[in-house]
Amino acid sequence: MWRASVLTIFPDIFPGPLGASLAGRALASGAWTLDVVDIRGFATDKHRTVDDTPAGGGPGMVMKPNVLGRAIDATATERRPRLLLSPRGTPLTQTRVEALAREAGLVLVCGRFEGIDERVIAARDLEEVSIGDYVLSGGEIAAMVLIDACVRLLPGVMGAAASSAEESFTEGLLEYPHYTRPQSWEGRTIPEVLLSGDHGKIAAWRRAEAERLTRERRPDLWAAFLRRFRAGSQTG
Ligand code: JFB
Repeated sequence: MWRASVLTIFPDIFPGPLGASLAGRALASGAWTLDVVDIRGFATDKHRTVDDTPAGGGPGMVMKPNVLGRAIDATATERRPRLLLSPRGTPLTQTRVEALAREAGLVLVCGRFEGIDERVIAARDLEEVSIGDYVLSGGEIAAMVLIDACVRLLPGVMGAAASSAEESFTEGLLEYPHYTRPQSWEGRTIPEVLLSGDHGKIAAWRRAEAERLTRERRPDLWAAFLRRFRAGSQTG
């Protein structure tokens, strides 16, 4: 069973949104497990201090290495990647999520404050990952994002509905547009081709739309797609 261990000073906010919908049903059905470790439980002073002022001065506070180190050591982390959510981490991609979903599970360290003491990152071999180029106030929401992305890929969690969107994204294209009844809504109609019953024509239209949307919205993905397509047609 895929196991997520989350180390945080806000254990009460878990499972949060992971307890609802698809991930929640999968959690209840035993497709994955979540254990939440309260980092503050490993502080030793009467105020259960987990942070201190930065060496060298400057703004904010830094999470103490000894407290976090003890929390990691109390967690059975073997055979699972140990990730630290961080704005300076390697950007997460769907390809990486697919690899992480094939692991035994994850150990996710959520920092707060300005960050955590650099020595604990090295000493416990934490890999820094980021969910995107914007700044959050802590690692907890990022950890939930990463867990959600992994859980929906676990065997049996999602039906066949997952695969088309997945294939499209993994191939490097955005998804084609979707429609359902009514055929006409507020004067807007479903594209004729989708009502034609011609599955070849429908597939071609969806492919063309996926390519158009990628070209218009994501020039970065489109350039990468063209590079792969050209390389692929040379080598077969
Ligand atoms: C994650 C965090 C902070 C340093 C720290 C802990 N994509 C992402 N953006 N922000 C975070 C993230 C991820 N993953 C993130 C963990 C922590 C942000 N902070 C706040 C703000 C600025 N510099 C503390």
